[in-house]
Amino acid sequence: MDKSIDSIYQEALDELDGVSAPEALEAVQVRYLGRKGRLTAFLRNIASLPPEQRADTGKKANIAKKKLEEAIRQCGESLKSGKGNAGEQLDISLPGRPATPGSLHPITRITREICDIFARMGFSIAEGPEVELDYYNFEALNVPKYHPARDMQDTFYLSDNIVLRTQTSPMQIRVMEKQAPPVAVIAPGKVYRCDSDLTHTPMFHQVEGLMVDGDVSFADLKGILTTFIHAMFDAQTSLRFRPSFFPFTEPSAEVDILCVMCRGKGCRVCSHSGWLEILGSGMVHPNVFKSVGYDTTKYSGFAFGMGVERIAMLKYGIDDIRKFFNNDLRFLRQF
Ligand code: 2U9
Repeated sequence: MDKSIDSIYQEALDELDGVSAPEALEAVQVRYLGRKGRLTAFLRNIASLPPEQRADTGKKANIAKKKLEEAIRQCGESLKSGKGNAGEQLDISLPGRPATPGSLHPITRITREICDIFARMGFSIAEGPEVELDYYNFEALNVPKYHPARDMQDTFYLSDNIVLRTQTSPMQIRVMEKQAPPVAVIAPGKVYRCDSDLTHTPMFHQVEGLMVDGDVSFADLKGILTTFIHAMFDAQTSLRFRPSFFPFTEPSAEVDILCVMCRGKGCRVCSHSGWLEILGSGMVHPNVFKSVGYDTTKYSGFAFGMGVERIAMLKYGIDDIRKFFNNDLRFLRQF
């Protein structure tokens, strides 16, 4: 008897699978659940079973009836919504959905462009940790305790001696610790400073560079950086080296290019100076060489650093640094 309710129910489902029109659905309903239907007859017959079988068989039959009613109702819904009962109809003649390929973030593109230019001049690339020891981020770079650059407002301290790196320079220290001169290395990557406005974000990207050898001079610094700027912007770009100060370089210079917006006439972008600051640079301070064990009587070198977002803003004429990090696809798709 049990087996037979299972098979009646299964046969009803098999018939439902083949239904593709309301008339056929009604016929199935009548054949199983109608007054003289097979499932109805089964239920009626339960009364004639031995008493000990009635409860169990009746329960199973009622469950089968409920499930079949639900299957019939769903089949009816599918027919109404235009889908076949045997699952969704597939029209293989429809064109496929077009794939939307992603593209590189503008900061990634500019970082690669900068690194490629230096790679062509013989520099290798060094990447390393964003969580750094105070020693690599400051001490080894001639930034002693109580120097203003260490101010809590600028640096994210994770503990007394661990920081989020504020520059990628620690990487060059690590390279020099491992390798004797000559060194020509570029260090790209994320850096962190506690700062946020139109032109500053707490995380931004830098590319820094370092060249050390027997007689590297300020003229080499000027030559390499001029070549870089002419490759990055325009071969005609005018630039100037302006004296500056950094604890890790001496002498130091900042490099400006003629304002790309007003061509030197003076505008809001260049604060009416006609020039745009593009990077910092200088001859590596002897104290930095001492901390990595380089002989300062034998070796000299230059170093430089630039903010990638700043370069990207100048190159693409973008006024708000935060646009790089909002993930607005209308902005990002322009590049
Ligand atoms: C070593 C020694 C010296 C890297 C340098 C700058 C000057 C500089 C700024 C540019 C814009 C940081 O992102 S920014 O705010 N950087 O002006 N960076 S010299 O000097 C080094 C690096 C490594 C071992």
